[in-house]
Amino acid sequence: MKTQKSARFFKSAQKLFPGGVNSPVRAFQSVGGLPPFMVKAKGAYLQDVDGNIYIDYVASWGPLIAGHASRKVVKAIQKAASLGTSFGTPNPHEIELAKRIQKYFPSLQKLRFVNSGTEAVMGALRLARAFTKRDKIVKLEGCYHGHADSLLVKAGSGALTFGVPTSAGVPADFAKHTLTAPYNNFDAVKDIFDANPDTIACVILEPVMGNSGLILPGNGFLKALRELTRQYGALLIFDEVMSGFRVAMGGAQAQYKIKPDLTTLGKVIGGGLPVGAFGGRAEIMNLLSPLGPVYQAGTLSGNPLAMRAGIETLRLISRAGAFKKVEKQTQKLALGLQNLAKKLGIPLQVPHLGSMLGIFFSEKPVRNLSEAEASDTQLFNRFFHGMLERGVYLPPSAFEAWFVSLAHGDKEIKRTLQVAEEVFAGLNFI
Ligand code: KE4
Repeated sequence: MKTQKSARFFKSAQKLFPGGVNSPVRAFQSVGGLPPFMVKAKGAYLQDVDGNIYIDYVASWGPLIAGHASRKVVKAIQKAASLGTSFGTPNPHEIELAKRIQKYFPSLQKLRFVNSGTEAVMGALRLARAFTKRDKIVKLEGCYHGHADSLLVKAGSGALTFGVPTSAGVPADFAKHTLTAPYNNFDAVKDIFDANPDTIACVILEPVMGNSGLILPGNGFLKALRELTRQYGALLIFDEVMSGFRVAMGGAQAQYKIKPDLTTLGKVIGGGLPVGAFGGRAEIMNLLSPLGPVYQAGTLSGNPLAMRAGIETLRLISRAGAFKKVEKQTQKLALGLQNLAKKLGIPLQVPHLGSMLGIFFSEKPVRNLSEAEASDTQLFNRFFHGMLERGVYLPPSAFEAWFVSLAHGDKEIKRTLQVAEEVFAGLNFI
């Protein structure tokens, strides 16, 4: 595989950007090697500056569920751009996207658009603290909620990838309000509440974890959290930035039939343009300025260009049978990987749900961060490069999830499994 041009671009990028990237996980530091510089994408495929073509399972970390450069999404963006990209005023497209979201997330009685998942989480946290008049928050280890200070405590994704779960630059005074417990460990969360009976504003979690690899909630875990938070007058916040329209059209809250007080969304709802949202019970959301005392704002929030991209993406994925199709392809890939590994005696877990899957080189299913960290990440790195060299682009970290799109047909799944078989065999596991 030719990589000279990417190498040259990476050299220049490193003079401009810390680590040569604009988001840490892209730097390949956890898997090693140099990141290919992509220049175009279509459907399930990416193409880099050296002309190499890859089947893509990153999908820009989730948003591209309709596939890259989907004709209808591109047309909607082109039309919106020709009419003005941003007005800084209310516009009809905000209403249409909000209604499309509410159709699948009825718990969002009211919502607000922002420009990233991080902003959505910041807004939800501030509301939870204002509504309950409490300062402490509980987060679960390995969950990643963006880079807001108070959440970079035992975070997942890039923060975890670097083995620096608690970021520098976060004052101890902030971190002290953030209490953490292992994911899937209800007793540990209950102990925190018993010890802090009336000072916790909320529990925030990824109801399905996608930032420590893919980790599913254990039976009854989410329901127990719902009951515990109600009992102590704390809010339950589902961070569905990644799981929304991905594990199910209505996210984990639909899949597991749990109604959180607040939800954060992002990624898919922008269809590849910068959109985040937070929403929930109207009595909480009405605390937001200009109605209430909680301030939050954004220059480009709800801009028509991003709204139109989100509207078209949701339109495509909500067509009859569309989500089911992505789900079926995801299952085919997951079961195919499981069978291949079994045939070759490789200990592999392949959790999957909706349009997402993950792999852990582990004998046993992974239920939390420490079990994810105990999986064989070196083997993952070898697998990652074996796949990359053969034209399959996986998330460059053992602590990320894979994303399937409407554009991943039988041809792509079959090719991916063929390549995986070659790579598994080359791991000389036996
Ligand atoms: P953004 O600020 O990156 O739009 O969203 C932050 C965020 C919040 N909540 C969840 C559950 C998330 O997964 C994310 C962002 N996800 C990572 C992928 N693991 C984004 C990729 C990156 O950081 O480059």
